[in-house]
Amino acid sequence: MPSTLPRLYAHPFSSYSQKVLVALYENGTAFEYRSLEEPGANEELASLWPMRRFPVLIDQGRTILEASCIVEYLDLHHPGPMRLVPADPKAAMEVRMLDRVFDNYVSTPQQKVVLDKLRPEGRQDDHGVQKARSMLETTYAWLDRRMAGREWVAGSFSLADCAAAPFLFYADWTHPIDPGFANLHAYRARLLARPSFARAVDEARPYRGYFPLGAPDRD
Ligand SMILES: N[C@@H](CCC(=O)N[C@@H](CS)C(=O)NCC(=O)O)C(=O)O
Repeated sequence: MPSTLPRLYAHPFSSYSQKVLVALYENGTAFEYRSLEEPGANEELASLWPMRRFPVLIDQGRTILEASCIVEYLDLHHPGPMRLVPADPKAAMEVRMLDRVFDNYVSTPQQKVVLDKLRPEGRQDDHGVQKARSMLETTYAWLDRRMAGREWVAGSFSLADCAAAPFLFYADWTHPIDPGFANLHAYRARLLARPSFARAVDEARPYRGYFPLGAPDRD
């Protein structure tokens, strides 16, 4: 009998994969984990999504792309005790806005710095990397103010925190968050203590050697 569980193409060390894994673990959702470490998985991914970006979710004959949309899809089609996009449309809008902030102004510049390291010798983009680091600084300052007096970034734990967890984790490795941003550091620590994200971080430990800038000896 073929599996009827939703199948996730993902890699344990990938931040966008972790965003979806946190959502799955929050709700204890049963799924088939097609790790891109497994033979044939990359070829399957390429046939499902020519962009070859991951994660990708397959469910009931549907192909769901983009981590945020996968989390929204799971909330609708495989709901669990934790609603990650609030039912109230006004609260949902706030969650989506913060989710966009983490994708566009934390993950995108973080990836820019890391991917520059993988460019061929002599083809580095120093100006672009400088701009990415400056964007991270601006976002850190904004988020530090945003997190004053808050536990989670947009009300109760949500899609936006699923994004924040891996993106702040790797952003701090890439461009360390100034110790003066105490609210932001405390938020990153709260995310690391959350069992869903702690599990994702543990599953990714064996792959730390993949980090192009060299993984620090800490979480
Ligand atoms: N916009 C996509 C971004 C996904 C993404 O960049 N995933 C990375 C792994 S964290 C990836 O696919 N990297 C491989 C590549 O760029 O070829 C999403 O939200 O899911």
